[in-house]
Formats: sequence, C-alpha cells, structure tokens
Amino acid sequence: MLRPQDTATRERRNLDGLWDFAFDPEGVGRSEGWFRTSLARRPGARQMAVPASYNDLFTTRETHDHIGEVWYQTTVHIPRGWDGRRVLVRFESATHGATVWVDDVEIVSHQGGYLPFEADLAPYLAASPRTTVRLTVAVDNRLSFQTIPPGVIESTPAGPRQVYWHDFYNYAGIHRSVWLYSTAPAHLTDVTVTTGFEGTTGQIGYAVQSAAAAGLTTTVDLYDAEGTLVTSATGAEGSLTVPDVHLWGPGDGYLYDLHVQLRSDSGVLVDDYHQSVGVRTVEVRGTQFLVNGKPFYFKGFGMHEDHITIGKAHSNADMIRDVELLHWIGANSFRTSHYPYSEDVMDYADRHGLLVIDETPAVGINQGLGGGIFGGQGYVTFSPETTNDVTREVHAQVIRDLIARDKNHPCVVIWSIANEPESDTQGAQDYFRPLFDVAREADPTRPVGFVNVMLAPHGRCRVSQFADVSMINRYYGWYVQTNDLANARIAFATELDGWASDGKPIIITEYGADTYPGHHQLPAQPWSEEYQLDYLDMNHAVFDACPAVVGEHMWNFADFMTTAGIMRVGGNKKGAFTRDRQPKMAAHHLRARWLPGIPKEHA
Ligand code: GCB
Repeated sequence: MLRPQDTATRERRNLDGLWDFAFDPEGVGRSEGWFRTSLARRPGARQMAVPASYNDLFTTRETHDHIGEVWYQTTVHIPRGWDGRRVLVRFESATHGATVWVDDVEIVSHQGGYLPFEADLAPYLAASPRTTVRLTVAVDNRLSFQTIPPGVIESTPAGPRQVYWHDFYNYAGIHRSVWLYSTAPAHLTDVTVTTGFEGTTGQIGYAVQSAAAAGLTTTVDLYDAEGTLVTSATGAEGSLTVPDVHLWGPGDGYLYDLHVQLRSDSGVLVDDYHQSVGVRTVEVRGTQFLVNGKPFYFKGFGMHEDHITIGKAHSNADMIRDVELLHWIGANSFRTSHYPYSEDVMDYADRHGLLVIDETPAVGINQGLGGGIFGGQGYVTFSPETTNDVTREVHAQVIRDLIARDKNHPCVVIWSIANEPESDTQGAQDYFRPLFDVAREADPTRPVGFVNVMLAPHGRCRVSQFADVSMINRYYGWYVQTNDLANARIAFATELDGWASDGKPIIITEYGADTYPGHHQLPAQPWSEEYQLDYLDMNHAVFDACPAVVGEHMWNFADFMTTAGIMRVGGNKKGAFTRDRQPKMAAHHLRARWLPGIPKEHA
C-alpha cells in the first residue's frame, strides 16, 4: 500500500481539522444508525480535533476512561476533476478499531490501532454520483485476547473495566492524518527497494507492482539529493547501479529519489510515485551489528508517542522537538516501543540518519507481568480462551502489514515482533516460532528479533533461539535489588555473560529507574535524580565490560502516561526528559557519555 502523495498524476486532500464527535457510552450508535444523520445534532455532540487522542481533552472521568466506540463525522467534498478516477480515503491510524461509512454505506472496517488502512469510494460514487459525502467513523478502544495488543473487558459491580498488560495509557481516537486522494484507474500499487554496495558503487534492486495496467510500461529514474539524474531503467523489476554512491548511514540521512512511472505506448504518463531510497547494508556477524560493513553501537532510547494534551496523536512540532533532543543528547537510534510510529516519524528518521528498531504493537502478551502495576490477574497467557491461534494469525498479519508499510525505510534496521511476551514456556515457543518465519518471509534483508523480559532470563527463554539479535530489557537495581546497586551489578553481569555465550549481538533495549524530576536525595535513594545517575553508571559499567553488548537504549526517552496505580506517579517517570521535554540530570549525564562517540571498543 503506497502512502498518498502529490505527484504529476496523484492528488491528495488532507481531512484533518475539527470533526463532529460523540461518545457512545451505551453502545447504541450502530443500532440507532448514527452514521445516517448529522452527528452534530445529537444531544451531547461536540467537536473533536483530528488527529488527537480524545482522552485528555475534556475534564470528566467518563470521557477520559470511556470504554467502547466514539463517533466522528465530517463532510467531504470530492473535487470535480476526480471524475472517473479512484477516490480513496486513507486513515494513517485509528486506535484500536474503526468502521467507516460514506453516507449510509459501510466502506471499510479495520482492526489494529497503529497501521494505515484505506477504502476506494469510487464504486459508491459511480452508483450514486455526488460531490459531497458524509464521512462517519466509529472508533473502538476495546482490546480483547484476539487483538494486538491484547486486553480484556472485565465486568465489575460498577460496570465494565478495560484491563491490559502494557504500561502505557490506552489512548484512543484518530491519531494520525486522514487523507482523501486520487489516482488513475491504472495505478502503481507497491514499490520495494533493496540496496547494497561494493566499493564506491551502489546497487538498488527495485520491484514495482501495479493494477489495471495491462499494456502500460513501468520506468524508473533515479535522482541524487541534488536532483541530478543518476540512472534510469525500464521494466517492473530490475537493478540500478549508482556510481560514486553516497551511502545512507548513522548521522547521514542521504536519500536518493526513485521516480517510478507508468506510461502508455504513446508515452502518456498514467501514474507516478516518488520513493526515497537510502543505500545501506545491515548485517549481523558474530556478536557484531554491522551498518555498511562497520560495527555499530546503538545509543538512544525506547520511546513513546505520548505528549501532553494530544496523547498519542502525531504532531510535526513535537516530532521535531523530540528529534532535536535526540541529536542534543548524542543518540543515534531509537526503538518504536511499543507499536509502529507515524510514517512522518519514519520519514524524519530517514532524513536524520537515525537507526530504528521497528516494533509491532504486540506488547503485554504476558500474564506474568505487572502484579501491582496493571491489575487483572488470573489468566493464562497462551490457551484456547486467551492468546490463541486466532491471536497468532492477527499477530502474523500485523507483522506483514508493518513490514509492508516500512520496508523501504533505510532507518529501519531490525524488526521487533513483540515486547516482553511470555517466553519461557512451550506455549510461547509454539506461538512465536512461525511468527519469525512470517517476518523473514516478508523481509529477508533485515535481522528479526523480539524484546525479552526479565522473567525469562538467559537459560530459561525459549524464544530467543529464533532471533538474530538478543534484545533484553533489564531492571536490576530497580524492580529487583532495589536500592542495592552493588548486588544489582553482580547479578546483571552474570546474566549478561550467559547471553554473550549465545554468540549473538546484545542490545539492552530497556534499563531505567523512575525519577521524580526535582526530587533530590543524598545519599541517593530510588525516585531521586541522584539515584537515576547512580543506576545509569552501574548499568553502563556492566555494558562496557561485555563486548557482545552493541547497544544501550535507556528507558525511556521521556516521562509518559500510564494507567493509574500505586507504582506510577502521574505516569511512568523513567524519562531522561520530563513529559514536557526538559532534561532531568540524567539527560546531561547521558549526553556526557554519548556525545564523544561510541563509549568503548566493541569492534
Ligand atoms: C518494561 C516494559 C515497558 C515499561 C517498563 C517499566 O519492561 O517494556 O513498557 O514501561 O518496563 O517502566 O516498567
């Protein structure tokens, strides 16, 4: 699925703005047919920002913690010049499920909160020509054992309660842009690029797919970043040679522009699309992670799409601030914990030479987690009634969809198929083994891994055998050996020796300590800024002593919102930055370690 773009043959209209909006606490919107009439005239209707999470915009507990569907509606004008063309509506994300109606007709339903979906309105417009339509969307925040991520609705004496096993607030709504766009009936449907190089010569393999394009010819032109034509080719598949290639690499987001065109015999341009390409290689060799043949050390964070007021919505301004802070602190990479991020973020990471561990939304497939944090105990992780074969099929599709969306981004260097699932049981082994195959089949060019939880340490984990890279989250000195960094250090170093013996590169994908900004204590105690520094120093000493460690992603980039609970003070406070993106002492500390370069000899 190609992202909407303005080109010589394609046109798009952004539908973001204020939409009419209504909560549906009784769950009656469908049976009462709310899509059939003006939502604005319903009692209690309001306006809603698109994109935004709706949760933090109002002031009541009911609106913040609403469970079920909410309704969005807007009026869409179809440009007259689009007659006879495909007319698509595309949602970059609606969390977690969405059903879309055009006037009275349902046109698409989609489950999964962090990946795009679209529908073609042309058949409807052909049957019932009009220039203005009513677009209505029901967005559902409910999670079940058959959604990714999973959750369950429990009934309590006071009403339903949504339980889930991940440590971030279940923000919901239309979180990214909505587009109306148009292409010719004959159109490009997909482009895949793969890259390599030898010496100073780059190689770009390309494969183009199109629909209704019989008799049309595919051509590609490759331009460098200055807009100079490098080379051209004809045919839907092929390989391009790039003399004096400018490689894409850490800190150097150099992008070529592959201009893909569909032309008729007489040379008329029918469809065209611009695909940016970064020429680079990634490879796991022994315990090294190589980018363009050179050992790479990941410095950065697990992050969240989480901002004050807008929740999980994408905003370009917030993205720029976050990436500026990554540059300021000397980070070269991040993980899209714990779901696919906005495509704008991926584009921006490409341009900024930031390396990305790209993660699916499979977080919380673990009933062993979070006794005091999440509540909702008493389930078995893998069983016919909980995470089961249906869930695995949903999970497989999410992996395919993520790879289909992000495969051409040079920034993506590893696929993470899950965060901290149960991984020390036969059930886990059976569940995950085929999912690694799914990822490798969808993309044979990148390493595949998952993020291991502390409850399944080295020697007990039965899933890490399938991964190319060991990615582990560890909280020695925080959740265990709390306030005892001397013993934490010994325990962590001992476990790391085990992982190193597997002969794979190790990335510490999480290590962190909650820190209330401005809370100071000497001697250092948990929750103080001083303890966060001591905790980081202890961890860094352990990493530096283990040559197989090829990266450190501190948890978290910034404080973020979670469900309320006795372990969280206005959310998770493990950020190096506060939620409003100002540095804690830890940020300065990390900057001193990261800015001069790779902290130790890993080569
Ligand atoms: C983890 C999870 C992350 C949590 C973090 C914590 O292991 O992967 O989602 O936020 O721990 O702070 O407890």
